[in-house]
Amino acid sequence: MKINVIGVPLNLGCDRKGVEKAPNYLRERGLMSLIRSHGHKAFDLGNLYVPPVTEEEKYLKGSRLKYLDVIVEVNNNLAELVYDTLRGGAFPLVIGGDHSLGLGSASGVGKCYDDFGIIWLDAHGDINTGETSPSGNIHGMPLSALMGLGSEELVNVYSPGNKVLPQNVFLVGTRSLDEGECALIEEQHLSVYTMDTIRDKGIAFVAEDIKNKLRERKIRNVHFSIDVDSIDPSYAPGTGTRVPEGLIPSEFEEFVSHILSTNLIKSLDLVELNPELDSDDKTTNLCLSVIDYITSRL
Ligand code: 6HN
Ligand code: MN
Ligand code: MN
Ligand code: MN
Repeated sequence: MKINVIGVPLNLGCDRKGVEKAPNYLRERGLMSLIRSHGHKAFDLGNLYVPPVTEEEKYLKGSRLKYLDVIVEVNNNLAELVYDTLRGGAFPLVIGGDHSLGLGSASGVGKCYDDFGIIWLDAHGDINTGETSPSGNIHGMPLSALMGLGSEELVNVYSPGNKVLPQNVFLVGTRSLDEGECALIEEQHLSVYTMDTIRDKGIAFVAEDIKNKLRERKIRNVHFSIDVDSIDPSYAPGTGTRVPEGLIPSEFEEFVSHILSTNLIKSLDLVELNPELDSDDKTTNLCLSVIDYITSRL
C-alpha cells in the first residue's frame, strides 16, 4: 500500500509545549523504515507549517477559543493534503501534534467520501464547544466541530458545515467527559463506549458492536483517530492530559486488529504524544509499536 506520512507539529490546541516535537522525534527513531518494513511504499510528506504566534495573540476577537485563527489555517492545509493523498490512492498517516488536527484530517476524508464514519479512540470526548469548554483548548473540540456544532470558524474548516453525521461517530475508551459533553452525547444520541463498558463487556464486544453498526449503516469508509491518552498512563505517561484506568496495550491491539480487519479504515491520526513528558521514551516506543502493529495489518 502507498502510505503518506504527514507530520503536524501543532501544540496550540492543547496550549502546552512538547507535543509539537513528536513527528520528528518518531522519525529520528525509525518511523519510516518501520512502515516500509511491512512492504509499504511510504512517503514522508514532512511537517505542515505552523505559523508562529505570541501569547498576546491567544484570544482574538474576544473569543474563548485559544489560537483559533492559526488552528483553522493549519487544519485547512491538513484537510487539503489528506484529500489529495486519498485521491492519489494513498493512505494518510497523520502524526501529531495535538488532537485539534483531527478536524483537518477528517475534513479531508469527508471531501473524498460522503458516507464516512469516525472512530475516536480517546480518554476524552473532544466534543466541547466554545461554550462548554472548561479550558478554551481547541483539542477538546474537533469532534463536535466535525458534526457541525460549536464555533462557526471550526465548523467551516475546509468546507462549509458539518462533515459527519452524529450517528456515524463512535467514541471508544472514554473516561473523562465534561458536563456539556455529557449533555451533547444525550442530545445527539452518540455511540459512546466508555472504559466502564469496556471493563463490563470486553473490548472484543465493543469492536464487534461497532462493526455491526457500520454494516447496518452501510458505511464503507472510516477515519480512525487515535489519541495516545486512550492507553493507560502507566504504559503511556508521555501525554498532556493523562486519565487513569485506560486501555492496556493488549486491549488496544485487540481493538485495532478487529477494526482493521473490516478493511474500512482509510486514514489514521496518531496524536498527543509529548516526548517531553515521557519517561525513558516509554510512550514514544509504544507509539512506534502501535504504528508497527497497524501498518503490518494495512
Ligand atoms: N484531548 N475535556 C478537556 C478540555 O479541555 O476540553 C480535555 C480535552 C483533552 C483533549 O485529549 O485531545
Ligand atoms: Mn483527543
Ligand atoms: Mn484525550
Ligand atoms: Mn513489524
